[in-house]
Amino acid sequence: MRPGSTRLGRANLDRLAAGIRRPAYDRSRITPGIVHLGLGAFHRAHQAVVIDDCLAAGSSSWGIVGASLRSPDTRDALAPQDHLYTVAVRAAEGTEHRVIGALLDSLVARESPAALVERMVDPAIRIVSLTVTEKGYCHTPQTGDLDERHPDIVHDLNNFDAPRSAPGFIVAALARRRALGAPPFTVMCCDNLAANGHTVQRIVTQFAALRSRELGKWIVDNAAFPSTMVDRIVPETNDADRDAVANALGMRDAWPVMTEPFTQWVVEDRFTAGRPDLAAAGVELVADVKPFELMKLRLLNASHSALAYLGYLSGYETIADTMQDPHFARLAAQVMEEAAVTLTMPVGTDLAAYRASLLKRFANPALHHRTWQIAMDGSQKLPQRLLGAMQDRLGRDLPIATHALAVAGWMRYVAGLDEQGRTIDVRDPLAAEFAALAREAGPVAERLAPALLGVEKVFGPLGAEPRLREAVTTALGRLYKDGARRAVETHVSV
Ligand code: CS2
Repeated sequence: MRPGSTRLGRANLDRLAAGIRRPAYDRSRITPGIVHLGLGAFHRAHQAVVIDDCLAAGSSSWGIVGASLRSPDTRDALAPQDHLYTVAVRAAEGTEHRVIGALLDSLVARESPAALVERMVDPAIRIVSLTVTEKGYCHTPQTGDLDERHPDIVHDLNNFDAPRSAPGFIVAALARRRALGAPPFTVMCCDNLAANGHTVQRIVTQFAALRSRELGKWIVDNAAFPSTMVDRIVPETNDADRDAVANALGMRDAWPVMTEPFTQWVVEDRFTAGRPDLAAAGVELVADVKPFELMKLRLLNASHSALAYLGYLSGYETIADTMQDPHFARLAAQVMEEAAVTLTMPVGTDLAAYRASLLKRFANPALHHRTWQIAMDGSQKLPQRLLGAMQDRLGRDLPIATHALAVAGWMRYVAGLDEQGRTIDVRDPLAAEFAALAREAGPVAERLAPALLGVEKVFGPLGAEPRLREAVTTALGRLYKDGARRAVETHVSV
């Protein structure tokens, strides 16, 4: 079917190409129960799909109101199509398309912070979930504490009812609910932070306490912050993806999301104000998410970051391209081997099978997941992905050479010039600090490694550990001397 100029929307659902899955419920009867902060592709391809299943199964008061904190782009793309959008599930064998109806409305916080707070105060909203990325919590990644000097936090403390940051919105809305005598909502973090519920609880209560001790205590006593482990690979959508989806649908969708067949969501079953029937939609409800979260961060995300930095430096555009090189596939496996011994999993967890499935997922040739995208925000990612496992291994006197090579790859990357001398577009809240340190040190491992290891916010006391300094400096020296491709090849063949 030719897409022509028809646009996805409520009125056109019955004109979708045959075989395209669409909401299996009457959307007009769905009411909102969740406000989601961070309306990016990941949320739309992961939690919103599960909620779509819950709505179809009868949990009709759990629709989603999504909010972007800054950019109007998602709202501008989705509002004209009644917030319907497509999830394209891509595998080597082909693509499946599904139109999701769980998102009922969207807001842009920057445009109207009061309107977002108002939505969050509505007692019908019983869950506030978040995917604002690691840096969206305005905390110090190494310690997990609120960064009181973060410009958004400084702003929010002076503009309590018109906040900018995720912690600011949560605390403003909870304060209003408390004043109204309404129960708090459950705060459900879906970002890749270690102990994410616990960490967000700490950040939120630290922020609240700066405003009022009683408010901080009320939040601790009354609000639930279940931890979650979320997993699905969701690369950024590009124009070729948009065209491919239009061809499949027979109409245009301004912002479809691309993903893989695999999806996993493990949630601690602690909700103060109820929840949809998540288990019926395939969510694993457990008492303690921590082992699953560490497993995912230290196996999947750690090897992903290693492939991203070293793959980018080697000239590979995507993770699938990187994985085509057998030395890099071996590198990913070696990162996982080093990390696996630091994990303590519940009986019955098959870590070997999990690791094998990760290698297959990374190699999925139908996903165009750019190494550059994963390389972003390393300062916020390194502690929970790589440094925690390094610390545990050092504590047991085990070698850390593969993790050290990954950290060295990050250093070589944030120094800002690739192996051909071209500028790297480094995106990171600390990018300017890294660039200044790199300028001062020059491309010399013995100078650059200690300079970057001294960045407290990322490395904390671990940066002074002599065995870590030595391993990282040696690996960085190799990257400068031989280039990333050769360094990886040598590393995995020994
Ligand atoms: C990736 C993750 O961008 C990144 O840093 O490692 O987004 C990864 O794709 C997801 O965590 C997979 O669940």
